Amino acid sequence: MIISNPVLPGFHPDPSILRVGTDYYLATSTFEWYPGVRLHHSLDLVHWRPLGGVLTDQLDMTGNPDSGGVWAPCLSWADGVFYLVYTDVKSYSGFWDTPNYVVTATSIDGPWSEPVPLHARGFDPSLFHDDDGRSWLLSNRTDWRPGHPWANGIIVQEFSRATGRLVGPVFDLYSGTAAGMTEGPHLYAKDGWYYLITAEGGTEWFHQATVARSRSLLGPYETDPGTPLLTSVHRPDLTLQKAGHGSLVSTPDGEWYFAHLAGRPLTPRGRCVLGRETALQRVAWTADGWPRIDGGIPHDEVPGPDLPAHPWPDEPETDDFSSLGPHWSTLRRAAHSDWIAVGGGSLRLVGGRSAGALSGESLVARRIQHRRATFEATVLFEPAGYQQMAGITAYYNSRNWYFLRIGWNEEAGAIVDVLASDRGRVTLIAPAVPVSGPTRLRFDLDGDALLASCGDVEWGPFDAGVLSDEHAREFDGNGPRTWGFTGAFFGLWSQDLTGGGLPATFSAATYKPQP
Ligand code: 6LW
Repeated sequence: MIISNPVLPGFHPDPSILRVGTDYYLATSTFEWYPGVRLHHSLDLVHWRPLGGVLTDQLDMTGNPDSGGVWAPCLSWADGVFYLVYTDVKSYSGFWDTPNYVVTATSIDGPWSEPVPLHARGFDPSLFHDDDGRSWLLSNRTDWRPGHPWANGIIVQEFSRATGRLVGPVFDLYSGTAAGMTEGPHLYAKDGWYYLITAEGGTEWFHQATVARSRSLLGPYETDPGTPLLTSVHRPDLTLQKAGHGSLVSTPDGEWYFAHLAGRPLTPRGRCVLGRETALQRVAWTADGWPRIDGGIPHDEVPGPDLPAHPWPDEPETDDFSSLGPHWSTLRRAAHSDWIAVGGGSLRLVGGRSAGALSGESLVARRIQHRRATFEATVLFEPAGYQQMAGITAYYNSRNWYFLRIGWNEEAGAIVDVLASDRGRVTLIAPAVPVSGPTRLRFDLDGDALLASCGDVEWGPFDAGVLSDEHAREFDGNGPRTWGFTGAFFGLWSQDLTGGGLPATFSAATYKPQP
């Protein structure tokens, strides 16, 4: 078999890979989107199916900034229990507020426990379960002080599985290499060594995966003389850019793989509309015990493991909304019947707040996973004023989106037009077409061009590059006012700024990759 990268296309960054028996799991970051921590499952490392996400009511992301929320998770397993550690990042611009939590379950499908607070010294928490029955929580440590690098090394503290609490002192574990910005730690034991994998260089074009090892868990750690394990930094020609932030897994027969994030810019070192995705690379070990990836670069195609192929059934392109399936995510609040309901072939959204509220939005969306794709849905919505609107959106974050919507104006009453936001600057795009009854709305995405249409009326093409990590990143005097860590979505959106909760009904939502 051949692994075709990315194995998880679209917004799936910071992969934590885990094998339990013959089951492989990937856990990826979800930021301001629910469910928190997205899970995928495979039996052969080639074919992956979405399991949806873990965190619903365990998270309160009311008011979380764009690209705040759940950063890199770590999924682990010990003595029949799954452990998931994660951060709910409340602020990252200047000061850092990075509370970490752990939830547990005896089945990957849950139920997952209530979150137990750990510490907030830094982000990228990772649990390591040693052969002596002790467990250890790693993370980076942040530094808010002006003039100091924001990353201040990797730290470790013992975690008691019996009490679910941190115990004992905090140790400095590893200060990283000259690449800097050392984060994303994961620890592994093999052949009498402790191997520490970290992400360095920042999650952009200089990103890399670094390996260090020690005979003692608490170090000192020696950096691999052949560092880095993986990077795209010297190869702007590669499809997979930003390669870094990864984790190791072995098959029962001792074949090793490295799951890592990568971005596929529309042009060399350009804009990544699909966000940071997950790819897999094959790992060999040198005679003196260092991991190696062929050429130290990310490959589009990788020899798969010697395992029987286990493909999964294809997902239907059109959703009948018999349930809210694993492709759908909701923004800054978990799906609850007070605002979202499915059944009878449709999805009903109670009109919520605007994008700028950073809370109470009624937006349910699915990741865009292909450079060329269409998205359409039938919308029934009867606004009585200009403060009510519903339709489909191509959405990156609260400041960057396109909204093909049923709105209202004094001249025609209910109309269809496009509302667009580019770094918070909102424009109304004509024509405004009178409308009534169930209305079919459609987006056509082709690389950096997004076309909106309703019947034979078209708007655009618009710049889809607005919906990218690179465009979403905004700076102020303190540093990054807004990061761009997520990815583009197609979604269903209903707003009622009167506070009256006017509902919109959506049906036949169809996402179709295009050749
Ligand atoms: C993540 C950090 C990183 O926590 O970006 O790529 C941060 N590396 O390790 C958000 O994805």
